[in-house]
Amino acid sequence: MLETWRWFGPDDYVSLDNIVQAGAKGVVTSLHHIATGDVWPLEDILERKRLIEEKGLEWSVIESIPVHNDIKLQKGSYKEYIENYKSSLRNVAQAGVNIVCYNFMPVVDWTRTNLNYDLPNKSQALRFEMTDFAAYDVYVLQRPGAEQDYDPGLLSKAKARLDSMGEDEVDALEKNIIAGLPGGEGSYDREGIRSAIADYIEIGVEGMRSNLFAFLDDVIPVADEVGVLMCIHADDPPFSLFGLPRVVSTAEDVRALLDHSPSVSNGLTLCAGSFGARGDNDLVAMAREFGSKIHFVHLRNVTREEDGSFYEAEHLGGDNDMVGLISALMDEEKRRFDEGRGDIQIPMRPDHGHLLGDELTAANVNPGYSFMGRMKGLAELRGVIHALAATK
Ligand code: DNO
Repeated sequence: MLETWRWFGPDDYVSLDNIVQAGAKGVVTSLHHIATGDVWPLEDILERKRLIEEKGLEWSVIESIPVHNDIKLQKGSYKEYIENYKSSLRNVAQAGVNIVCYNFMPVVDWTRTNLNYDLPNKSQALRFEMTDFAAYDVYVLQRPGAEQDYDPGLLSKAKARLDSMGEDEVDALEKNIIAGLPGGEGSYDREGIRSAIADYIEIGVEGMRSNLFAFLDDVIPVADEVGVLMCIHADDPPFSLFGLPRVVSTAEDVRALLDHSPSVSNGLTLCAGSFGARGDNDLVAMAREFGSKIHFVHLRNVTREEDGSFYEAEHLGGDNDMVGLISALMDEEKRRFDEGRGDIQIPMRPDHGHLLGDELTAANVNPGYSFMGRMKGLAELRGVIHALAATK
């Protein structure tokens, strides 16, 4: 597997030198300064690539070229945004970067309620707490009809939870949920999120899926033509939030989208932590079934709870079989080699990491994207890869 590392660009306090020290060979980054929907200019892409290559690294994956909400909703200027997206794909291909991750999540990208969940060893993890989310959705945001989406037991826990929270805690919870986490798309205030939600509720799951398929019909032919491998990221978490339609949450969702456009350019980012937050997603089986279309992997583990809550566990801890998953992905690489495919090595990145050591109190750490936590994760994963390679 190709070890990569997510870098948020020149403003990231984790530098390219740090990435070299961590031992990763590839960089995963995006042009975060380009507004969603605008064309990525070739000069900006080449400049970013130059910075990366200057350090002896390669720009392995773009995460992400975000898809504008108008495309997801097929409204407003969506035709223009589709043309812009195609131009961006042509430009990244011309610059020689040819794996593009994206997502089709409505309104909110990845979502957590607690960014400082204390673990028994005094490090901290990211957590999604269903009670807190329901408390925000039903009693703070007061989304119309929200109570119907939660069972009565959870609602009374959510009410009690809200009553026990101080104003600062409510503000922090709101910020975590709607202001956008690093690399996420969309940052809202309370009014803004209310209206964004209303737009999507109208189209429902079928509308959302057909808009995704229409997007694929538009962009996959261009990806084919210029040699770009697109790989959609899973919904995180992989279930509906705010009553919104989610269409990349299960193996069945993935099957439908890969079948819709059978080209190899229409691929998947297998995000172990996102899909793995549902007990009915068998990651090893998914890696085997979708292997030939997996262009990028996020390796991270989660510990699930009965009500849908979860927290980010150690990379080799948690509820998912990380060793089995890596083994299945390495078998896929072997299959590609035997087949003579050009893209044998699958890029993986250690996804998220705990807060440890000095970073527990540092002000500039991007939630989930600490240096030491990710380095620990990468080192553990590297150990698994080496051990498996020795026995395969
Ligand atoms: C969170 C990430 C997401 C992901 C985007 C992909 O850590 O996995 O921000 O990059 O959803 O488009």
